[in-house]
Amino acid sequence: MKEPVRVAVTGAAGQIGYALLFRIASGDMLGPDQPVILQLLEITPALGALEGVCMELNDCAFPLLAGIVPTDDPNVAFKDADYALLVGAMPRKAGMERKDLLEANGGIFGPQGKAINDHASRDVKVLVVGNPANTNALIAQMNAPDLDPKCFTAMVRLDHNRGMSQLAEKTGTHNTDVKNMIIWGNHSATQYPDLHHTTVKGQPALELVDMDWYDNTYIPEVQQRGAAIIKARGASSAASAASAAIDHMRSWALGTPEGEWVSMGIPSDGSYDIEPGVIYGYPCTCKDGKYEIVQGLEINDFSRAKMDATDKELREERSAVEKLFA
Ligand code: NAX
Repeated sequence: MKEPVRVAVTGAAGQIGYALLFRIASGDMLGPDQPVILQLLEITPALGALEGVCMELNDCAFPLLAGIVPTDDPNVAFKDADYALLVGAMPRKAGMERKDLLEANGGIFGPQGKAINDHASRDVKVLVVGNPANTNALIAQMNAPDLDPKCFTAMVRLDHNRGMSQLAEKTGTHNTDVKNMIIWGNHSATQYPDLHHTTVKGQPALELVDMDWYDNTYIPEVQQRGAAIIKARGASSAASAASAAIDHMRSWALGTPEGEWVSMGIPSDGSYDIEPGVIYGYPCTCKDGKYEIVQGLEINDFSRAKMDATDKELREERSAVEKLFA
């Protein structure tokens, strides 16, 4: 059995937290031979609820759970963390403008970025789930000047998984038959679910569906799936979001299969003409705990326009929070 690793989770008493912690502790994220110590951050009023979650974690008697540290102090939660899943965020309240939401979250992700900078492992893997995920990840990264910016990522994997599942349904196949879709850009309604490089049972996806369905049904349905879940369930996606977070971290830590990629929100580096300065969804392969952008994919005019639109939104979000950068 390996030495335990430290996994920090924020918003641990929330609904995604409740769907996430038990799967991390059971080995779904890092494998059946990797013990974990959970370092759980909540705001002070939620510590009672968090205690209940910890009691349940203990009651599972998970063989891989090597310890639990519940706290309301980010400096404790991120101490020596090897992995950090930033789930807790400020929800949008009635009457709140997008700019107010961005700023309110800056008040959370700035200090958390600094605490990660000061206390976490030097090659910590950070995944931001709390919305607006890409820009929250950027704020955290900009407040962690001592860490490689590549330590900071945002979750677009739920959108990626939704896209695979909806394409499988349309083509009468299983989601495991669908390979290499891409979510470009922001985890928001401007995201671009790209099927130009996707295959279904080895066949190009766009030979199996018509462009009208792709452009006018598929893309908006993937973009709006979060709102559809809220309408049906009366609450936002939780178990599927937790599952996508597990997938994101597992791919990053344990690698992607040869010839396959996943979508990750990562610092833009000029690839595909997305200038540095935002956290942008890219197709990535992972190996030995590192990710790399898949290069050389052909981008047509249809894709270019959608990739630029989501980039534009991210840069607007960035300009609303720039003053929060360290
Ligand atoms: P909940 O409101 O159930 O839980 C959030 C938890 O975070 C609460 O327990 C709260 O006390 C805690 N919290 C708030 N501020 C905190 C802070 N400063 N430090 C530590 N904990 C803090 O929300 P939940 O449904 O779990 O969703 C969490 C976040 O995920 C939301 O921002 C949501 O918008 C976002 N989502 C992101 C998705 C993605 O694909 N990137 C999809 C699902 C989800 O909508």
